[in-house]
Amino acid sequence: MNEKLQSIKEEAIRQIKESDAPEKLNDVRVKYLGKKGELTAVLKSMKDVAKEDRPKVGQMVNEVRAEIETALEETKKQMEEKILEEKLKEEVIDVTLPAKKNLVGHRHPNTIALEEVERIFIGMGYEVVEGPEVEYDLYNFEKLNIPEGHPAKDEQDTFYITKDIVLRTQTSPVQARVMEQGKLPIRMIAPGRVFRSDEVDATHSPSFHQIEGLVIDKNITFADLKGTLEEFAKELFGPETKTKFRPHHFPFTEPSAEVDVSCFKCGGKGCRFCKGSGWIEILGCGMVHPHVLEMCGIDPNEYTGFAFGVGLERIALLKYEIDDMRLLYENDIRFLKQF
Ligand code: 2NM
Repeated sequence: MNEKLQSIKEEAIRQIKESDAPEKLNDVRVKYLGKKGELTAVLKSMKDVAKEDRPKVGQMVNEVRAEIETALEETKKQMEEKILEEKLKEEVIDVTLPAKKNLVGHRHPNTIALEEVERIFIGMGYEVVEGPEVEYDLYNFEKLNIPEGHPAKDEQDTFYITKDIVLRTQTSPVQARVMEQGKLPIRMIAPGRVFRSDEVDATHSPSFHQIEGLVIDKNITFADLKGTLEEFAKELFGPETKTKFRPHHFPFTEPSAEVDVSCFKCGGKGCRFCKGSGWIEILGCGMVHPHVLEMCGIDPNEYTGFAFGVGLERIALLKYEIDDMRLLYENDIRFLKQF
């Protein structure tokens, strides 16, 4: 009996040593110590053992059981330690590695300039209105007093979708739409992308941005136009800025003018920036043509108004002293983050 128990023990311990996973250890436990296990079978066969030998055999079985259990426990503990160690080694974090840079975005100079212009006009009680980039000829030209045969309508200058639909060449069609709605008075600016069939160079692009303004009320005069734009120029370029109105022609305004501001670099003495003249051209404006008011459903005998248009890129180039418009469209982060 003793020999049998010793051989069970040796076999069990050998199998424990060969085990390479906790599940295998469990198999060994079941095989020897389980209900149908080999050691349990020995206990069950006690009835065949002589009565006086039973206590001694019982003790030997218990000792063998205890030894197998200890071997199982210890091996299990070693295995778990090894598994934990490997897991820790795999999941190690190198705290000396440089951290991942958090890249923060930046507003485009066009956006900065637009928000500045919007801030100024919102401060004077204007509304910001947007409209479609693809427009009917009717709103882009006809209602703005630009008739058939006018050079602005030439296919050389305008992108035509169909005979009657164009990519808007200005944002004034937004204003024609607002006038047509008939809610008066009107104080609005219309910022947005416009399109003209131009070759790309340092000062031209087939797609650029405009901000056009419109005021319609009773008794609006050229004096209101002058005061408004003088105030705008001072806010945008500094309180010392002087303004000069030169007569000009636009089909949708009469009279019309172009506006120059005194050079904010040299104060008007003349420098490289203003090409020696002391003045920089920034916008076009005028009193809304009575025929435009009529075509948009407003009685020109009761209401008058003024309008103006500025190029957003032109403002951004001047304000941030950028000498090539193409830089505004390349979106090189090294350029953008300077403003
Ligand atoms: C300019 C110059 C002068 C203008 C006219 C209108 C409208 F819709 F009232 F007729 N909107 N904008 C206007 C007038 C635009 O841009 C250089």
